[in-house]
Amino acid sequence: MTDFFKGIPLIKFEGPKSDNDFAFRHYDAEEVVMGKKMKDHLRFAAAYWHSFAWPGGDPFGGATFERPWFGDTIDAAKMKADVAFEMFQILGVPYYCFHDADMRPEGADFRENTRNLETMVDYLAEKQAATGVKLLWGTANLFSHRRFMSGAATNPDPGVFAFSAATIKTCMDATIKLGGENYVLWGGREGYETLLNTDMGRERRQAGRMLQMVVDYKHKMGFKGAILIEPKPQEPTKHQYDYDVATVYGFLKEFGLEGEVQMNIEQGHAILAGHSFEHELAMARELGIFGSIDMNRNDYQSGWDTDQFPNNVPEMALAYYEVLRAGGFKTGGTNFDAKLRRQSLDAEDLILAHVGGMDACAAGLKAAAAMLDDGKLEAARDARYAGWDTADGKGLLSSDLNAITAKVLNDQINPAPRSGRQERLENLVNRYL
Ligand code: XLS
Ligand code: NI
Ligand code: NI
Repeated sequence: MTDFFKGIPLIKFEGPKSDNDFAFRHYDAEEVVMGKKMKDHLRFAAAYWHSFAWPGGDPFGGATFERPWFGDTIDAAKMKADVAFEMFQILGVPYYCFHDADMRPEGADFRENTRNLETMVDYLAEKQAATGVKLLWGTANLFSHRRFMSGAATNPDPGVFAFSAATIKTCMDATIKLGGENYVLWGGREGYETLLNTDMGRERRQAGRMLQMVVDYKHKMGFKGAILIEPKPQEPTKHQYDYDVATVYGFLKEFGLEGEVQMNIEQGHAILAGHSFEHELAMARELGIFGSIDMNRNDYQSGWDTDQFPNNVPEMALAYYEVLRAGGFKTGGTNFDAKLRRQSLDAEDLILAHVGGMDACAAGLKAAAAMLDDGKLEAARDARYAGWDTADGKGLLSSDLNAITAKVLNDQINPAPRSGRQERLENLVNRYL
């Protein structure tokens, strides 16, 4: 045991009336919602990077967090892992997620990176076995080190492509060894700052080829988990290729990978793309590529990916509504890709941020389940499209322009507009919150 979380109790469910800050009001892991325990619906994961590797910097100032495990040694990395697993247990999160660079010291070259990674994978395997906490997904950090400043797979230098491919292989190996249930690729710096120096065609083909190699390696290794791409429209590069779910789907089609890769959809990235979270979730469901979510929240004034902890229950209810409509998570889950504000220095801030996020997700899930159970929203949606279920409606889609024109004339089709009833439906949603 480290003493980082000294004095902080294990967080238990105490119900909505509890006055205890260190308790769940809505998240009762064992409570059954729509035939499934809440813990199995939500499949919570904590993110190593924001909670344990991020020092609290912003564009105007450096580290505000002074954690005893900061430092590029194996001993420091082991202390970081000890503290991380203590947090997972305090919260009762069943899963965690990492980038290689979050959990191993940075080496001088690829060989040293790999050695450090392997040492830490062995250590994490022991921690997983001792606690029962599992790996939701692993990923490679191909964006922080200066070698990746012009991208990883999309880099103009083939040496960086090679370094990236080799690093992905070691991170997939680490994920597989730790029993990870998914492997994630977020675009990092796969995009561009200016077209003046960018060959977009080459860069897209390089990215497509890298993804084919990843899928190929997954099959070679017999990995049963999902390969997930995490779309984001900008930041760190001005324009990222994996803009949003629909754009990534086009990319997957182009490279013959639409049956192989699913989406990891992040709330804040959806907002940056000018969508709502539920839009991205619904799009992935309709395209058959829904996989997992990164749960967080952007500051709506700042226009950055602020990665705040989620706390807006009405938004989350609509998000989990789409998750439930997609049939829920299979290998995916709810990963808190969220960080503290840089003034939130204390160990208890880290715990309470997650407690609030988990409770907000649980409240959102319960509201979503009630909306689905009641069926009023779906009944209203079905009624709106009922015309398409008639023989006439169905016939239209297998007809052609000549026949349809004749039909419009014959049947004197002269449609009268009907209300979309938006306010009525919004009122209905608020009744479940
Ligand atoms: C950054 C991304 C990143 C991914 C993992 O904006 O959200 O944290 O989730 O590389
Ligand atoms: Ni993310
Ligand atoms: Ni993000």
